[in-house]
Amino acid sequence: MSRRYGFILAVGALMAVAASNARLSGRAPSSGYHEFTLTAKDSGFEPNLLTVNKDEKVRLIITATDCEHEFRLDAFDINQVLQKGNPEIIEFTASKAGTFQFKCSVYCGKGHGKMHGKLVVL
Ligand SMILES: [Cu+2]
Repeated sequence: MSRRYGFILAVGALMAVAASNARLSGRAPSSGYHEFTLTAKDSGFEPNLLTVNKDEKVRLIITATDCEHEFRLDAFDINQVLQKGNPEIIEFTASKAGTFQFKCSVYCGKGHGKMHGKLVVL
């Protein structure tokens, strides 16, 4: 392998690491988004009350910590599978005011009934 080729590989590896860090932190590029980081587990979503302003762009970064769940927010046509340990990024515009329920939409154990929360759009 030539030195030049090795250098290109090294740069590529560094860029891949930087990109995955950005995805995990969810902070860059996040300008213009109202961002929340949530966990999903059998005992519920944490936090389970999200308040935003109408027409804000919203980004949810949700990680299931115990097993697979699904995040469902019917008011904005969202249903996202959450695999354990794999942060999912959900983006939408809070285009209507009101209080909307979100919940886990797949049976995940005895705490499933507690897996709900509210999105308040002011
Ligand atoms: Cu569930």
